[in-house]
Amino acid sequence: MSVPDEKGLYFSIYSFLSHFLEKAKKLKIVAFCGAGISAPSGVPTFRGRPDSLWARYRPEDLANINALLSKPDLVWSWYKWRLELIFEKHPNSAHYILSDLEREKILIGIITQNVDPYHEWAGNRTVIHLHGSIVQARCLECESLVHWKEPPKEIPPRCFNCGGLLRPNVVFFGEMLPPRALEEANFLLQEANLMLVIGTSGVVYPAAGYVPAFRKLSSQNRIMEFNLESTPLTPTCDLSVLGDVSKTLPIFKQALDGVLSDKNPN
Ligand code: BJW
Ligand code: ZN
Repeated sequence: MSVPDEKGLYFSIYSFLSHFLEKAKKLKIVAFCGAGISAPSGVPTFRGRPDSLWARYRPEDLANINALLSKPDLVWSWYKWRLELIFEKHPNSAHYILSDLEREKILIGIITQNVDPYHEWAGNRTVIHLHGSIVQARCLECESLVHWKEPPKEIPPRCFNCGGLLRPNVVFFGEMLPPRALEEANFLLQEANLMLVIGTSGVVYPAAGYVPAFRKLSSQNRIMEFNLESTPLTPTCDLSVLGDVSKTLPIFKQALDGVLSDKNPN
């Protein structure tokens, strides 16, 4: 599949948004994000990562409570490696575009599957972490919470309070998503009329179900996907923008600014 050049991309997004805004009274965007938004920062994605030391492991084999209990050194080495990367790298232009949009009151919030803190570091305030946070850990015995300021030195890390084994404060496979996050995400879906699906393979449920759910909520709702490639969610989206999100989201923002200023010239 060919990726249009920047001008072509600008005009297809401009045309899509200008048609949408002819009918919609107000623009309320919700972003639904996955690991692809942090890939340009240098944080590897979960699937299709041949460059990674950890590529021979499936995420299902590591993000799993049985794996943590039976092989805590292996699982924590993976999380420690990821924490080192996350602390070393930074948010990229795609994160900053979302923070600009929230400051301008166009974006009402982000529903993210990501466990990194880059949206908050970029300045976003309404960020719903469906799969928890990698910069936190909690004790399997006493539930004490730890906030990492740097990666743990000892593997596996132990609770400062009772010495119990700590687990990353993330949602492993087979575990329920935090009920409060689900509630807040549902609220954003009800409020928004445009969803940006950014850098997710759309294969992990129940998160991926938010895209068809948003579609069903209103016939006025529109969905744009930003990804390097097509995904199982592409047929549910109204526009698929192919390319690196650190390049395509700035073009989206330029096109949106263009439409808004053409609509309301001074
Ligand atoms: C770029 C780019 C660039 C790259 N520019 N694009 C229904 C059907 C089938 C299975 C299930 C189902 N419902 C539930 C399940 C089971 C399971 C599941 O979904 N399995 C599937 C894999 C088959 N789900 C669960 O187990 C969930 N829990 C649950 O269902 O509980 C039920 C329950 C009920 C009652 C009692 C108890 C339980 C929990 C799922 C938790 C997922 N956890 C992980 C790990 C989190 C912790 C950690 O980080 O370590 O979450 S797995 C991993 O995948 C992580 C991610 O958030 C998640 C999604 O991945 P994501 O973000 O989409 O990344 P990738 O790598 O897959 O894709 C990256 C994309 O970016 C690609 O498309 C690239 O092309 C693109 N990209 N660079 C633009 N520069
Ligand atoms: Zn403890």
